Amino acid sequence: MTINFNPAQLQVYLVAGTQDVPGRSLVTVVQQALAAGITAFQFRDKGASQLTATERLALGRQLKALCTAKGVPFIVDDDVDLALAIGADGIHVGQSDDQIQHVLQRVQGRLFVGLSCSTLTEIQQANRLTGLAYIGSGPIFPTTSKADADPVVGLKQLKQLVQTARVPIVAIGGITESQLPAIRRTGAAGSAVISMVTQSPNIQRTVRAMLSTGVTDDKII
Ligand code: TZP
Ligand code: MG
Repeated sequence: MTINFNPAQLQVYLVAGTQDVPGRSLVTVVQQALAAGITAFQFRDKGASQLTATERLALGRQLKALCTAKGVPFIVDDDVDLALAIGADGIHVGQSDDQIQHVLQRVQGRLFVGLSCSTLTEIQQANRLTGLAYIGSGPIFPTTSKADADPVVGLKQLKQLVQTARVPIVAIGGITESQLPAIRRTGAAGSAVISMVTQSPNIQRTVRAMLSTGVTDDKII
């Protein structure tokens, strides 16, 4: 059964594929992250270590089952067919991926939809869409995890994007633990990270830091 989208699920949003954990098991990393309390997971299998379609489907189904057991939404990056085949909860698309209107129409009532927007113009265009669940904005800081990343957005611009968007924004790109309070102060609903969790020497501690940043900061604001 599809998990309904709730903006609180953007708080600790792990993005990962096999390319992000070379020589390690993605299943194990996701299991550890789920046990530690991530609030959303996006399966983004790209780049040199890309699996075959059959392997990706099998791995995706396994990861989806782990997420569902924890009540955590399972989101697929950029591949509507894969998302529907897995029975995912959501789909995330970029500006250059399948036309967003087409995706929204195709998955209506079956998957929630997230869209990448890194400029005010893109946010204004997104504001005209019906049925968009959330926006991902970044890279906020320089990142080595995405080869074709847009120019760096920065915290000031992120705050403007958050203030302009009609739907919640999750920040992504180059986010480290020390930047979490500043991200939170922009009004972003959460942080989406690859390396902070996949490269963490202690996934449980890292995820707990992400979870507690929100709580502490809500009190300060
Ligand atoms: N989209 C924009 S930046 C990025 C993606 C997928 C990579 C984020 O990875 P990291 O390691 O958290 O910088
Ligand atoms: Mg994409």
